[in-house]
Amino acid sequence: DASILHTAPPDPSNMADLSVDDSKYLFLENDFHKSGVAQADWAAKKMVWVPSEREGFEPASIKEEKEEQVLVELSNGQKATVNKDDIQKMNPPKFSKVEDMAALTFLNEASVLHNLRERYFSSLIYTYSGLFCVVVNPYKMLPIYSEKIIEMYKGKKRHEVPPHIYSITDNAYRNMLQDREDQSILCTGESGAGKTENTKKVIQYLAVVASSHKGKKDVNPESVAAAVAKQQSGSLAYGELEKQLLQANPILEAFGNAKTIKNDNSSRFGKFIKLNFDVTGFLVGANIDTYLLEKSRCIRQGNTERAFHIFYYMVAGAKDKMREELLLEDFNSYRFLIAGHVEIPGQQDDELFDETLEAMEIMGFTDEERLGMLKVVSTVLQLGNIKFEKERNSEQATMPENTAAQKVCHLQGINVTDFTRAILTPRIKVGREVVQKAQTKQQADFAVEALAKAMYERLFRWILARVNKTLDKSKRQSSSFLGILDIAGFEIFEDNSFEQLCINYTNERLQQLFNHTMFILEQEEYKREGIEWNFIDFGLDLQPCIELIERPNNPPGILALLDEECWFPKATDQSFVDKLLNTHTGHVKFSKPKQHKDKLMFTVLHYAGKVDYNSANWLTKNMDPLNDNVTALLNNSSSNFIQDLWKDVDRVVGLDTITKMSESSVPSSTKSKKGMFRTVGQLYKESLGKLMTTLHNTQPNFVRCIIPNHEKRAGKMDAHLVLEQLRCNGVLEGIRICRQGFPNRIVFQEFRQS
Ligand code: AD9
Ligand code: MG
Repeated sequence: DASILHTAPPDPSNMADLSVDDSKYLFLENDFHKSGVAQADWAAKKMVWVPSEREGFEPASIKEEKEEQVLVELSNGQKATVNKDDIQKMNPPKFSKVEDMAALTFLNEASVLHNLRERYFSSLIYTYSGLFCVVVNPYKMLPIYSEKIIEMYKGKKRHEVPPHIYSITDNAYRNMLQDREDQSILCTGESGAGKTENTKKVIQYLAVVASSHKGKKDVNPESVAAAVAKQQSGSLAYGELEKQLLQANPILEAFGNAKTIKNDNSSRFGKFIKLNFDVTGFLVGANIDTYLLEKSRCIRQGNTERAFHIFYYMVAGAKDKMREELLLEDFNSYRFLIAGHVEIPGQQDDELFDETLEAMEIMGFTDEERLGMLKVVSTVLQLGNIKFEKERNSEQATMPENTAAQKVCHLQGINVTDFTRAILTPRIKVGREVVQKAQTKQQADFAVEALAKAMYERLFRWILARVNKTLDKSKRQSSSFLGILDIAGFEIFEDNSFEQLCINYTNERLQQLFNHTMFILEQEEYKREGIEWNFIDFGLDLQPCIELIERPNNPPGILALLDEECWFPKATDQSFVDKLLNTHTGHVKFSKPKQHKDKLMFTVLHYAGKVDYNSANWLTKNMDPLNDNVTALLNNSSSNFIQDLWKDVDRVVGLDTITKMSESSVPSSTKSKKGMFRTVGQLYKESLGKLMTTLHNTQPNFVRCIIPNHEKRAGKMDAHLVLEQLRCNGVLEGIRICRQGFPNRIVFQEFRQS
């Protein structure tokens, strides 16, 4: 198979008139003789990789081999004794900057790291590793995304062109058309690794290649920025659907992205974008699903972080009449925006406000809808300004001053007296009676924060549904789809909570799909070649951990046990952990952390590493309770927009009271038909299950995004950081599996010669 073997650079004549300057960002120069150690040298010196504190691995030459120890000379002339097991073989220099690492003679951590690093420093950010593509975030604009480059990749096989997300996309697209098989492109990686940027490139590529609009494309070939700007302004000759598809992203990003420590434009939700095509390959519609919006960001942000972009766009950009209608104030008067107007270098929030409004217009949002959405955003901010105090002679909460509450109610079209009563003295069901119960300050604060989060989440869901309505052109016959997944990679933080469990659970399932796919494809290859081989499905390796999390019963897994506890009147986070320990002690993927004194901790052994979870507040997070007195008011709002947002909640209060949580609460998630509450965990498990079923029925294409350093700097690669990611995203795991089979592929001719 030539594609696996291709170590020489593809033919640059493929890119007809690309300037020499640009080509160096895609093609590797013929500098084998210069880079690394030359062939003869390599053989004579017995070059190997030895572990290095700073570089991950450094080159060394073997001087003397004893039994378990090896004496080596480092490049600075120093000698060192290294354990035999710690040494990794170095590939011959002809493999320098190889485009597909599966071709390496020695497939090991050191060589993978070395290859990625060498390519990265030559601005070659995409590299294949057999089945999948690895991309290292360059943290600078490279001229590799222009229309010209798109043209160059159109219809080219993988080995005919340098590694690129366009090649992955084009091949997936062609396979879809040829085999009539749905395709998926899965971008994973840690925050800031480039998932969203690559996802956008996939869409950009397909919007050009699969456009049903046959107009002349007036592109300025000179600069990427100009092309991107043109795309954004919609001046490219895209069809209407393509234009709308390109606008969907800025809208979702405005409402779902935020500045975090790691990424100025961090997606705070996962998404799966499905592009539908007809038999001839024209784009005929699209649909977006989202996962786990981090709604708590509305009310609280870390140091130097921001709430969702739209808050800043709106407060900075809304003018005149709109500003009045939205009852907007200055940044510093909003308590929920803890640090006021945190600015992002090089970003004009007020201009982005206009662009967001324009994107909504292209999307077909009406003026009423746009104003309705912004009123919700303004309400969320205003909710933070409602202050409660403790009554002097009791525990009861009071609201001494109701300006903020009045604004909230004005924006939401509800009565302020009703609202205040609903918060301070909600009607709740006690036994068979409905009574009014005074709330403490803490309960009132909790209710308002939960309301702000739920409001925002519902708005986000509404926007998504609205965007999907525009992108759904179901009148047009679709034959197959290409789905793109942009979802957070495996997370191990200092403090890991329910959110991390959900995301790590997702990654277990994705990794299982990855291993399984690899296994199936390897098997096919061996079969073709008539190799006898006992196959092991490494996807099964992940099953125990997945079951530990998702198993419904016999014994119930973590999510099921958490649900169970949510229904017990006396349950606490502690009783949940105790149950967990009782049920799963002895499970191979579960343990109690030894180093932690904290009794709320438990450990899960994920494929990517051990994670200590802190179960504080899990019961509340899973129930996500909400004051049903207030939701009933909103459902009855004088504004149609607000009514629509809350249409699925009951108008009658006190029916669904869960006495255990906060006495006047219902979970903010939707109810099932039977009237049972669905927990956050349950709902998530279900939507992940659906996603996995969809993905299983596609041909998956994996894109592993790598962050090179945590300083957002171009041209710097932290070796240990990269190795850690290669471990977590399964690149190294892939190699391990590969080695169980036949890692090296050489065409017969070459084998005879060597
Ligand atoms: V998060 O989990 O949503 O926080 P992502 O999505 O993985 O994360 P993102 O795509 O947003 O990361 O990339 C972070 C930043 O890196 C971008 O804002 C760009 O400034 C930069 N980046 C990433 N990929 C590229 C690229 N191919 N070319 C240039 C890039 N810059
Ligand atoms: Mg992202």
